[in-house]
Amino acid sequence: MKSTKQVRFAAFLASAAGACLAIAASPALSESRVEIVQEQAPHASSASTNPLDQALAAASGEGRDAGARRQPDVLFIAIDDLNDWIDTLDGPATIRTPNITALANRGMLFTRAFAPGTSCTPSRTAILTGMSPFNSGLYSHNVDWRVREGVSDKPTLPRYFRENGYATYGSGKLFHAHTYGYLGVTGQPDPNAWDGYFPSLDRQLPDQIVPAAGRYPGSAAAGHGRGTNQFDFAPVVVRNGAMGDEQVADYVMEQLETPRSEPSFIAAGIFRPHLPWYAPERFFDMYPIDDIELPPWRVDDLDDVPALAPYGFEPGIGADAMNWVLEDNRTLRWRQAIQGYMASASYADYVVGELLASLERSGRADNTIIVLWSDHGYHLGEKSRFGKMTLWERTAHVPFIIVAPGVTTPGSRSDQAVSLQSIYATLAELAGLERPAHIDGQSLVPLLRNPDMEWDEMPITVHTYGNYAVRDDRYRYIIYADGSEELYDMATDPNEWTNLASDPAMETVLRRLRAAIPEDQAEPQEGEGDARAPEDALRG
Ligand SMILES: [Ca+2]
Ligand SMILES: [Ca+2]
Repeated sequence: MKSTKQVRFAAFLASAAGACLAIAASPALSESRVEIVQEQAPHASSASTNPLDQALAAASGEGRDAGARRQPDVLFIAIDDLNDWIDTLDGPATIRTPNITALANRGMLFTRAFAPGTSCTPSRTAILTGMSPFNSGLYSHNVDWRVREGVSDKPTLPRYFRENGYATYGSGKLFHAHTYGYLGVTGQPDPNAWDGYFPSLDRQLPDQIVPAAGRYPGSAAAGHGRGTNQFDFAPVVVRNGAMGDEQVADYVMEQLETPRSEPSFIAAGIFRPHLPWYAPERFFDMYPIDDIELPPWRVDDLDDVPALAPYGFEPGIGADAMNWVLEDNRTLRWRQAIQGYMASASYADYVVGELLASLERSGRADNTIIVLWSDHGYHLGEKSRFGKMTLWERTAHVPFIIVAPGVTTPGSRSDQAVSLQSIYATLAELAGLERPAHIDGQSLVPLLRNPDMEWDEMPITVHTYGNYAVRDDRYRYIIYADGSEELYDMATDPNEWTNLASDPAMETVLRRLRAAIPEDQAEPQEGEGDARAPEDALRG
């Protein structure tokens, strides 16, 4: 007999494939949207269950004049490569992120949120197009949603808001982009999604500040054959505001504080703590090198995982970087690298604080939905690697916060397993917009209202075609393209030391988790080829 979860997942897949429209917008939502479009006037009633109505009802006591009753604004904050070491979550170490914690205290913190993909491109593509990788066929780092048939013609999340009357402004890395190399600073923007963008509609990242001399600029690991200081970490002496992320924040703050008659969707893509770990000196000073603690690590940890797990992906950064870190036969380099990551993450948190202060100055915080997420996590030596592109917890588990005035309760948290794939559907519902037919993911609005409700989602994370992880509230299950498997009991083994996939006692658990793997998987994008080839991963 299929469990409720399996049945729901089957329906979800069928819908996503266009075979049925069972999860299209509810009649209640469609009706309320008609009201908004036709009336542009007060319509909220205290009995309504529509989140927009409730948000409006909860808006300032100024009552029903024009400023207070429009649709909620959205502040959308994407952070790059931020893992669960932050003090807001219960990770293995403590990166101080007071502004992210303060944001969590204003709404709902998801303590078990998981990314749809394990590197920037597939994860951001899934979140912003609304389509799961196994429905879009965009699985790996070497993909481009803008040329993918069946994806490029669908409205991305910001574009959908723009098409529905929102003023949309953005800056920084929202879709994939990089400070060097593959796709570069322009990345994969959607020029049709925005009324304005900094640096420009076809370039996502501003110039970045690089120290005159990094710490290890000549190392093999630093360049990965590119000579770009990719894997390097050092403080930067720089005036306030000069770093790329602060340039991004300046533009976003200007937009936040510009009065508008229409509702706004304003997005900031913060690049740190993405490599290279260059951040202003004061953030390095927060973490004295002698105080840096190493994460839990066992030299024999990978003895019980499939061959594809440790070396199949991203060999140029993950394992090679770890080998280079360990070359000094002591832990100094390792601690220096961690210090660089922690400093970069606290710097990103500082930028978040700037944005939130600006929102307060705008006077519209009471009617602004805030969502903050990271595109995936990051290994800092766990599983003998630096980097992402694995299907383990450290890569898949991410910070995720939603503040929705009138919907979320300040200081609430959910320990239910959820996916960032839900962001598109959730924001659409919170804004009173109809759910687009093409998107996957469950709207989290019921959970935002009631943190204690049962939530039977099983988030799926992909890394290249045919490799999947499934998470429930307790277990992490991984299956690779060759059929090899891993299973971890996260309640008793949070470091994923012991692979239980061959334990006969786990057969019931395995059957349940295997059933969540999608049977129909879209073919990978043409040109992606064998996404497991090392040369493909190296292009990340
Ligand atoms: Ca990333
Ligand atoms: Ca192990």
